[in-house]
Amino acid sequence: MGPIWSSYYGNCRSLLFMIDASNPTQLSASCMQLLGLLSAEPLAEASVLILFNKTDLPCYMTIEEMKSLIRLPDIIAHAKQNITMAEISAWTGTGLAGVLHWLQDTHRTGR
Ligand SMILES: Nc1nc2c(ncn2[C@@H]2O[C@H](COP(=O)(O)OP(=O)(O)O)[C@@H](O)[C@H]2O)c(=O)[nH]1
Ligand SMILES: [Mg+2]
Repeated sequence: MGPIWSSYYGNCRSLLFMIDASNPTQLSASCMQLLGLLSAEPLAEASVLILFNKTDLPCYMTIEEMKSLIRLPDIIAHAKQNITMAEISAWTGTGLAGVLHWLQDTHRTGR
C-alpha cells in the first residue's frame, strides 16, 4: 500500500504508523517508510502515533531492542512532528484505550 499513501496526505492531521512487533524482519522496511512519511511536506504539521502492534505474540526481540535497532529516539528527536509511541495488541485490545485518548487529545487541541 505504501506507493499510494501520498494520495491521502492532504488534510491529514494525525498519522498512526503501525509496526508489527512480532516480526522484526520487517523493521528496516518499516523504518524507511516512516522516514519517508516524516519528511513529506504535507505531513509536517501532523501528530504522529507510532504503534507497536501484536505485543501478545512471542518475539525474539524486545520492543526496546527494536526501537534501538532503528534508532527511533533519534528519529523522534529530529522529526518536525510531535511523535508519541504506544505498545498495543489489536487482538487482545491491550493499549487501544490509550490510542483513542491520543486521538481525542490530538483533535481537541486542534493540532
Ligand atoms: N496475534 C495478533 N494478531 C493480530 C494483531 N493485529 C492483527 N493481527 C492479525 O494479523 C493478520 C493480518 O496480518 P498483518 O501482518 O497485520 O497485516 P499485513 O502485514 O498488512 O498483511 C490478521 O490475521 C489479524 O487478525 C495482534 O495484535 N495480535
Ligand atoms: Mg504483516
